Amino acid sequence: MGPAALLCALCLLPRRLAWPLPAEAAEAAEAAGARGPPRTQAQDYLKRFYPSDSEPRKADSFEARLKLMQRFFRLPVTGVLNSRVLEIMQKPRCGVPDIAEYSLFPTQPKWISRVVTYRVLSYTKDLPRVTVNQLVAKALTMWSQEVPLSFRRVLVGTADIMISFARGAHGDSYPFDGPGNTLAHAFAPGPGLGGDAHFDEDERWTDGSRIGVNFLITATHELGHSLGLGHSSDPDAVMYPTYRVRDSKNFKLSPDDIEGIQKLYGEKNKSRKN
Ligand SMILES: [Ca+2]
Ligand SMILES: [Zn+2]
Ligand SMILES: [Zn+2]
Repeated sequence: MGPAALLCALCLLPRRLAWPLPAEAAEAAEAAGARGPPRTQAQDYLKRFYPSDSEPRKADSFEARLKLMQRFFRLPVTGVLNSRVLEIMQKPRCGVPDIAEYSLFPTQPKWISRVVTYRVLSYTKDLPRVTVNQLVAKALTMWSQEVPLSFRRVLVGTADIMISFARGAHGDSYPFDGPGNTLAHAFAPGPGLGGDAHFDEDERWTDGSRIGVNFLITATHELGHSLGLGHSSDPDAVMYPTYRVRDSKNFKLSPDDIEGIQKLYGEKNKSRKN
């Protein structure tokens, strides 16, 4: 795959992170009821989600990246590891950086055709096929209601957005990792892998009626990436980087998501009237 392909992954960080901490942060984390990461784990988090194209000096990179994170999450920008920061670091989240690497969104990729095709290539054992089809359609409709795009399901051949469930290594450079951690990933619009969304079959997928990872919520987020959206720092947005359980019956796009998708594709009504 090309270096410009954008990979997005929903990561469910393990609930029990037995990360030792610097004394002060450990105390703060303990007070917050969290088991925090050591500075090195926090460093990994920041490197992963706040990458920079030019490597800053080692001495100040941690603080600089932490400040970027604090700014993204609308926290006081102190550059100091504290319980609120650690709490966010332990939340389940998407694996795509909150600040895209310079190589990720070089041209703001989007679909040019007004009709985008999709195909569900493989299914999960956790849900009936008809449910998966319904939820994928529901997720796509949430987006297509807001922009002049429509989606057409195809049953054979290559579609723009190929959706599949797979476990472990599955043909791209991003093998899945068993239950937890990475839940899914998706690629920004483009040829080949572009637009494709992969879901880790080692997760326990649910339609909301049972315990597990909510497929509708995850699919809506990943398909947002498939359409070209990055992350939002608005906590109400579907494109917010941390995953949380929501009421899937009343689940909908936030004004921020709608603003984002319309920035790429324009408003639906305007183009309809034209
Ligand atoms: Ca996984
Ligand atoms: Zn994401
Ligand atoms: Zn994949």
